[in-house]
Amino acid sequence: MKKKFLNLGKQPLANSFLSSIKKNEFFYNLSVSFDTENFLVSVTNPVNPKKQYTDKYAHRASESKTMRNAFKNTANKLKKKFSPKLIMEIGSNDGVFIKNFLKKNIIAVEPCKNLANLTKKKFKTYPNFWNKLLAKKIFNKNKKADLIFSANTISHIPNIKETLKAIEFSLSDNGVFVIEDPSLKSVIKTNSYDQFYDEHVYVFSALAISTITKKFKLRLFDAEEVENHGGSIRYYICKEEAKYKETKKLIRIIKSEKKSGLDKYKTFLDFSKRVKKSKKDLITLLDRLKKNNKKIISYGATYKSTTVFNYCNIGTKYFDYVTDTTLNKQGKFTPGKHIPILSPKQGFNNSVDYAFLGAWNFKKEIIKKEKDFIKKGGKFITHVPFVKILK
Ligand code: JHZ
Repeated sequence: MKKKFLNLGKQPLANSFLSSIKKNEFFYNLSVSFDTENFLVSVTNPVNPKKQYTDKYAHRASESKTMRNAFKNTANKLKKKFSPKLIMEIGSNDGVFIKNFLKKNIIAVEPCKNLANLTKKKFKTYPNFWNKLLAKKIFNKNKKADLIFSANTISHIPNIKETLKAIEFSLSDNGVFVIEDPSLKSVIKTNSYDQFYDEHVYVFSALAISTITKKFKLRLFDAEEVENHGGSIRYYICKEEAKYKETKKLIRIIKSEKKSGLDKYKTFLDFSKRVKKSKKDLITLLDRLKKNNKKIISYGATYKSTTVFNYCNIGTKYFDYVTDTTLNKQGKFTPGKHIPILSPKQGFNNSVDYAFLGAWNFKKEIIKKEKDFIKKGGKFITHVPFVKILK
């Protein structure tokens, strides 16, 4: 049974950066539920993916050094561990992962046409949504895949049953399905409620993945906690009959998730109370800084920020603008609250007193990069794990 625990109010699509402020912007109600049967935490009423993954998709996975390195390391690790011959990536974005493999071994799936266009010259790229139909199109003739990789994508697909059926069809007998997505334990522990937005239909736990895969002739046999995106889990899934044994590490992770209460509705109700407090604390802090005539901006026009800005009702009253390195976000306005987005060159300068870390998941990288800002008295604000000015 699905039980609601969090209401984040009316939200626009996290990716709908606007070229000009228009009146008929699309909004939906963002609430989050816990399924007591399979432990899945999900957006209660997901948005139609066709609205989200268009030819104007903004996010470029290569935009941070942290992620470029992370994908390279993951690719090398998977090559070593499984020596896969045929590899498929679902949600290949701008090719940040697949570029680490030989062209002849790769199949890329990417429904956003602007992104698929970036990789199609070099790699076999299907500009389609992942589903059973596509799996049949690819693998009816082809050999089955030895490795199917997908980072920050499987959690984005509402129909998890079809997703898994299509995976089971596409894997070779000892093939491995490796997915990486934000970890529910980290979200709950760090109060990072902004990991919930239209695209993050699910925030997975090992407990949930282990339960749901079993229903589709698959099984979770290993998992590892990784730092990416503020705390993620990499899951290793295989066919029911494959040769892999369940690892001790996986057992440990599931045990610690149970200890954190990820199998209990009450945990999520408590989280929801902390989210309300986070909103109150952030507004109190911003009000105080504004009363003292401080200039505040936001650093990183993240999708996560869409949730924060719209839930906390933060617009240009508080933030003069947002800076972001992504070319196709610059010159636009943030979804719903319409804060202008500038390039760091235009906007990140000595006039800024405080910068809210919209990209808090890259805190280390950003603080290292912006040493001068801090030296000159500039300060960062974060809301993760609780609202504070960074010292
Ligand atoms: P970042 C996206 O979410 C969308 P977002 C998606 N749904 C998902 O799951 C995750 O990614 C993985 C900028 N930046 O990665 C670049 C700077 O300006 O946290 C990006 O626009 N300066 C697929 O948007 C944004 O911040 C910098 O120094 O929440 C970061 O976005 C750095 C490091 C980043 O993902």
